[in-house]
Order: sequence, then C-alpha cells, then structure tokens
Amino acid sequence: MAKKTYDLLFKLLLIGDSGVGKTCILFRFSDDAFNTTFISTIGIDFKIKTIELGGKKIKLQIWDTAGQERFHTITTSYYRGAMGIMLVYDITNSKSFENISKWLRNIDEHASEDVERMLLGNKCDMEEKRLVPKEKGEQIAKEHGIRFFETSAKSNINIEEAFFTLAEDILRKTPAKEPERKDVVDTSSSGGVMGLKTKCCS
Ligand SMILES: Nc1nc2c(ncn2[C@@H]2O[C@H](COP(=O)(O)OP(=O)(O)OP(=O)(O)O)[C@@H](O)[C@H]2O)c(=O)[nH]1
Ligand SMILES: *[C@@H]1O[C@H](CO)[C@@H](O)[C@H](O)[C@H]1NC(C)=O
Ligand SMILES: [Mg+2]
Repeated sequence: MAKKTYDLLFKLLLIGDSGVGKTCILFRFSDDAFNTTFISTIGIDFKIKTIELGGKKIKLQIWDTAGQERFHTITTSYYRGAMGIMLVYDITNSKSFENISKWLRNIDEHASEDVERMLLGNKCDMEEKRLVPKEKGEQIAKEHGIRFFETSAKSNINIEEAFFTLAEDILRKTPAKEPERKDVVDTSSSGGVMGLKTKCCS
C-alpha cells in the first residue's frame, strides 16, 4: 500500500467579487509570488499546499472561484464540499465590501452548515486609496461571528496567518482519530483485517 504523505485533507474555497485579489492571495500562499497583471479567473481553479499543524501534515486543497456573475452556477456548486471559506473584499472598492452580505447569503444557501468562514479585506498595502475603514470589516465579521484579517497579496501581509488560522479552526473541530489498537483485532475470525477498519468521516 502506498504511504500517505499527509494526515488530513482540508478543502478550502475563496469567494468574493471579481478583482478583489483571490487568485493573488492564493498565488502568494502557494508560490510566494505576486503578479500585477489582472487575469480574471474563468470558472474555477485550485492549488494544493501541505502545511504542518499540531504535529499533523495537513494537505490544503484550495479552490479559487471566479468572482464574475456569469460563473455563479459553476462556482456555487463547489461550496458544498468546502470545510473552510475565505470571503474576500478589496479595501479600495466599497462595492466589493457592500457585496459581502451577498456572498454570506450564497454561503448560507450553498455551503454545508458547519463550514468555517473567514473575512479578508485585501489590498491593505494601498492605504492612500482606502475606501473601507478597517472598523467596518471588523464589525461585519463580529456580527457574523467570524474571523477577520486585512491582507495584502502584494506586500505579503497576513496571508500565511489567514490560511493557518482557518486550518487551525477546522482542525479544532475535527474529531481526533482513534489510536490504532492492534489488541482489539478479532483474530478468531478468518477475515483477519476487518477489525482494523476505522470509522469513516467523509
Ligand atoms: N495593490 C494590490 N493589488 C492587488 C493585491 N491583490 C491583488 N491585486 C491586484 O488586483 C487585480 C486582481 O487580482 P486577482 O487576484 O486576479 O483578482 P480575483 O479576485 O481573482 O478576480 P476574479 O478571478 O475575476 O474573480 C490584479 O491586477 C492584482 O495584481 C494586493 O494585495 N495589493
Ligand atoms: C456586486 O454584486 C453585483 C450583483 O451580483 C454585481 O453586479 C457587481 O458587479 C458586484 N460588484 C463588484 C465590484 O464586482
Ligand atoms: Mg481570480
């Protein structure tokens, strides 16, 4: 049997208006790079990154959705499988912040009930162009009982913190796997390995 290179698999999703910087946030996290050219995402894309948390190797499968309205049907079909969702707005674009309530409703309609949510106000490197005060982000996050970070994919501010915090929050509610107890394997049955079967939790 091939040895698994990770202990847990977490599926994350990035949502928010077109142009807020979802793809750049993911690219900064996965490749530690940034691109100023805007190439709007078509439909959906993903990246993989394995991190270590609490002595566990956690494979993050991160889905990057297109913010454009015309991809709504395809992107919302990915909400269901997500264990964590990052909702992104742009601090220099008031409309992208106003639309956060729309994205929160999309989560309510399409995601699983216990999904871990997080709000990100991106492009915080552009202080001179800021239109959304940090307090407004903090307030809406508080109202919905979710975490909030201001981030910059460009200047690499709070990107790792955001992903690690979201992963930690998911890990905290992941039931610990029972330790393997070889002594409870029923050796009297000819089946042998049946007793090793662990509870599935998909
Ligand atoms: N100054 C600054 N610009 C950023 C930052 N993040 C992204 N951008 C720029 O914003 C533009 C849009 O970024 P994307 O990451 O492609 O936006 P998106 O949210 O993926 O957009 P869609 O794929 O259309 O939904 C690009 O020109 C980026 O260079 C940031 O943190 N600071
Ligand atoms: C906000 O949402 C509306 C409705 O989906 C959309 O038409 C608009 O383009 C969005 N705003 C931005 C900045 O993308
Ligand atoms: Mg994109």
